Formats: sequence, C-alpha cells, structure tokens
Amino acid sequence: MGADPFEAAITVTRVLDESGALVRGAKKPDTAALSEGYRRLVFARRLNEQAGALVRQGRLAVYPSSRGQEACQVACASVLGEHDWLFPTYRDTAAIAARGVDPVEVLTMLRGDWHCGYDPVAHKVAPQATPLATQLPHAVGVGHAARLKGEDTVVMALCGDGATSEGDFHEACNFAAVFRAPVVFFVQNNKYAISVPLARQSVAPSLAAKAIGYGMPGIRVDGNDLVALQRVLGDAVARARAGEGPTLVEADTYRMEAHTNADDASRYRTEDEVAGWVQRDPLVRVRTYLTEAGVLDGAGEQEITAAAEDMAAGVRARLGEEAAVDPDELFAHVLSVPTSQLAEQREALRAELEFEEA
Ligand SMILES: Cc1ncc(C[n+]2csc(CCOP(=O)(O)OP(=O)(O)O)c2C)c(N)n1
Ligand SMILES: [Mg+2]
Repeated sequence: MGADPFEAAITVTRVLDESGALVRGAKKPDTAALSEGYRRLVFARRLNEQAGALVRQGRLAVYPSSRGQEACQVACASVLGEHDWLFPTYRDTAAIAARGVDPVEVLTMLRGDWHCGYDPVAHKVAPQATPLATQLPHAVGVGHAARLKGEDTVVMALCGDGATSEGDFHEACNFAAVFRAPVVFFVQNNKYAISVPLARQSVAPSLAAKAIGYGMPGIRVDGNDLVALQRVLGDAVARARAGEGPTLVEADTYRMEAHTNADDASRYRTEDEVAGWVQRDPLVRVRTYLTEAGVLDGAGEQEITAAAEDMAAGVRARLGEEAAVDPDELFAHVLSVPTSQLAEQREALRAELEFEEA
C-alpha cells in the first residue's frame, strides 16, 4: 500500500467528467476500446429495459434493474480473462450478459425456474446470489483454491453497499487479505439497500476505506465513468494475478430505478435526487466523449441501437414462448433419499395432474 492508503480510498478516481470531457491530467482512452465499451453500455441499458418490460408482461417474476449502474456492469466483466471467475448478485444480470452469457439463460431464474439457467462452470460465473454477501466467502474460496493449485485465476466478487454490513463481507475480506487471495471485491455503492440510505448503512469515511482495516488497498472510483472503472478494476485484477492479494474497489454510483418492480422508491427518495443522478448518466458521458473525438456519429449510433434492438427482440421472443415445465421436477434434487412425506406429496401431485388431464 502507498504512503497514505486513505487518499485512494476516499478521493474518487475519475477519467471522464460528468460532461464527457477528459479530466485534466488524465491519460486519453483508446477510442477503439471505448467504442466497444459504449456498445456494451447500450446493450446493458437495453437489456435492463427489456427485462423490466418482460416483468410487466408477466414473463418474468421480478427484475432488479441496474439502470444507472451499466458502467459498473460492463467494466467488471470486461477486465476479466476467460479463466477468471465472476461472482454476481441478483442485480448483476447485465454484467453476466457482458461476460458473454446468453441473456435468456441468465433471466431463466427470474422467470421462476428452480436452477440458475446457465452453466456456472462453463462460463466461470457463479449463480446470482440473493442472500446478501453469502457469495463473497465462496468467491474467496475459489480464488484461494486456484492459487493453491498454481493457477493464475482471478475472482471478481460483486456486492452492494448494504451487503458491506454483513458478517460474510467481513469474513471474506479478512480471509482474502490474510491469505492474499486473488480477489477483487467490487462494491457497487448505489446509495440504497432497498429503502435504507447509505447514511443509515455506514458512517465509515467511505466503503473503500473499510479495506484498510483488513490490510488491503481500497480504491474509490466514479461508478458512472466507464474508463475510470476499467482502469481501476484492471489494475486490481493485475495485482491479484501477480500474487499481490485482494483489493476492495468501491464504485460511486446510483440505482436509477426502484429496487425491483415490487418496490415503490418514491416512498423513500425524492424525484430531485434521482434527476440529479440522471444528469450523470454513464452512457451519455461516453457518447459525448466519442462524438467530440469524431469517433461516433449518427450512423454509428444508429447501428449500435439497431444491434441492441435485435438482441432485445431475441430475448423478448424467446422469453415470450411458453416454458415447458415438468411439475415433477419440484421433487427432484431435494434429498438423495426422499422422505416418505415427499414421496406421498409427489404421488398426490401426479394423481391430481392425471385427473386434470383426464
Ligand atoms: C442476508 C440477507 N438479508 C436481507 C436480505 C433482503 N434484501 C434483499 S436485497 C437487500 C438490499 C441490498 O442492498 P445492497 O447490498 O446495497 O444491494 P443493491 O440491492 O442496492 O444492489 C436486502 C436487505 C437478503 N436478500 N439477504
Ligand atoms: Mg445498494
């Protein structure tokens, strides 16, 4: 750690400011890479919108939107290599899609299926965790195990601001720091844990500052600045891969929509507050920079929008199909040796279904 570990943990790292201009003294981004990043941001936003619409159409049970957090979603996926692991939460559908997993497979769980929809091992993406922070010790375990096996795998472990109050967060950070596990803890501080605002969650100087107590670096970054996120997370991944241990990165961002479609955010925050963050939209910032740099024009924008529409249409069509469900599956994989009650219930359901069909 540097001479003053608090400085990086408290000062927000930024490359593009809210108006889309390069921050004084910052290194210019590579415009080809940033164009690809912009495309992914547009896809992530479109996926959020499509999933929200599918809930209203009754095709998904629930959807926790990451609108406003798309730069975080894209950045955390884009800095990982093929053999690295991502440990997401329920809010990170867009990050999993940005990693290359078919969005329909990702959304299968939210459709009410009993499994996570994609193959975690094939994609190196753990199932989306709904119990807060429980995925973090698992992520550390995977990283530590890889290191013991001599592999250079890095694990990106995601959580929210609220999850940093959980015991599992503490245990994961402590274990990772002590054993120098190759983990990047990436906290998307979107200012709320459902209705609980950050001020009632923690009075630490910042969430990144918590890292210092564990003996690892904590870095605070503008969570609506794709370029800054990719640099900070990329550096943290490189540190982990080099055997230098974990880093805690806190992204300063905002959940622009309600917690899920089942939540009414107007009960705990003002429209003015939301409007202030809409001004800091992560997509607009990159679009402005690329337009000013002469890399993105109207035709380019149209092409990206059309491609995102195609993706959304495919998701819509496939999730619009009636799912073929086998009610009997409800009883499979519960216990290796079913109890007599379970067997009775299975029989009762089978008899009832046969009766209905007859
Ligand atoms: C262990 C546990 N406690 C409570 C809940 C209920 N719960 C679901 S989401 C949530 C808020 C989490 O906030 P945060 O960690 O900031 O993530 P965000 O939803 O903002 O992405 C809570 C309390 C839960 N899922 N798991
Ligand atoms: Mg939160």
